[in-house]
Order: sequence, then structure tokens, then C-alpha cells
Amino acid sequence: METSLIILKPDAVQRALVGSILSRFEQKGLQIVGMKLMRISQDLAAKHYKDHAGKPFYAGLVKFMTSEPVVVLALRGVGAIGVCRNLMGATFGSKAAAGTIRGDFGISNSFNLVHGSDGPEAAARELGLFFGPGEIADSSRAIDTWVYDSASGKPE
Ligand code: IDP
Ligand code: MG
Repeated sequence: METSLIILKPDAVQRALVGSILSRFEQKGLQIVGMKLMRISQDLAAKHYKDHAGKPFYAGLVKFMTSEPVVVLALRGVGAIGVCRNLMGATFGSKAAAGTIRGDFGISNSFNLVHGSDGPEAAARELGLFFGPGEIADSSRAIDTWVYDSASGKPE
């Protein structure tokens, strides 16, 4: 089981696409184990996007991400980090494949609706930035007996 940090960016909230985008993740079988609406501070944006500091789009990215509230999610599932990236699609809305969140809901390259951790190390770091102790639920879901094949003793 993996947990990924997902952000429904300010454009997703302003365009009233929170429900539609969240449905994509839920319908796939991912479990919501953390969720909150929040305004990202300058400091938090800088920490979250530290690897992009100095890039031409960095200032605009921080301005965008701090401009209006976002919905922050912790999503759990088998291979959740890669599964989420596949559901999101390529970075640029104009290039993202049809059927993906970015491909279906947007066309902008910077206002691309959703952030998702890009690997286990990033996920651990980002979950720690956005969720405090006790804010991520450790509960099992009734439906998981049908979402996964658990005949071997572990979900597959
Ligand atoms: P990702 O969100 O698909 O992981 P990253 O390369 O990590 O893509 O970039 C972080 C965010 O910065 C993107 O989601 C997008 O909002 C923005 N961004 C990335 N590259 C560009 C660019 O070339 N122009 C404008 N915005 C960009
Ligand atoms: Mg990234």
C-alpha cells in the first residue's frame, strides 16, 4: 500500500471541479485517508516546490498556488503514487491524453488542476508538509473486499 499527496489546485476549486476530479480518484479504487480545504502560505509553497526554485515558471507557480484555497488529499491504494500520476496525465493540459484528468478538464499548461507526488520519497516529504500527526486516517473500507483480490492474504 502507498499513500500519495494530491492537491486540487486553485483552478480546480474556482472552476467547481473538485467533485468531478475527486470522483476520478475514488472510482479508480483509491481510498481518501486525508482531506482538507486550505490556503497555501508562501512558506509552504516554497517548501513544497523547492526543487523548482530558480526555474522560469517558479514565481508564477508560487503565485498561482497561493492565490486561492486548494483541496489537499492523501490517497491510499496499491501502487497509489503511480496510479495517481497516470490518472492525472501529462503535466501540460494541452498535451495530456484524453481520458486523464488534465487531458479532460483543462487546456492550460500552468493551470493544470492537480498536483500528485512523483515518487515514494516525494510522497513521504509532501504528506509531512501538508498533514499533521493524526490527520491521516488509519481505517479500512468495507468495499476493499471487492476493490482488491485478497485471496493471497494481501490486496492484489
Ligand atoms: P508535475 O505537476 O506534472 O509533476 P512539474 O514539472 O513538477 O510537473 O511542475 C510543477 C508544476 O509547475 C506543474 O504542474 C505546472 O503547474 C507548473 N509548470 C511546470 N512546467 C511549466 C512550464 O513550462 N510553464 C508553466 N508552468 C509550468
Ligand atoms: Mg512534480
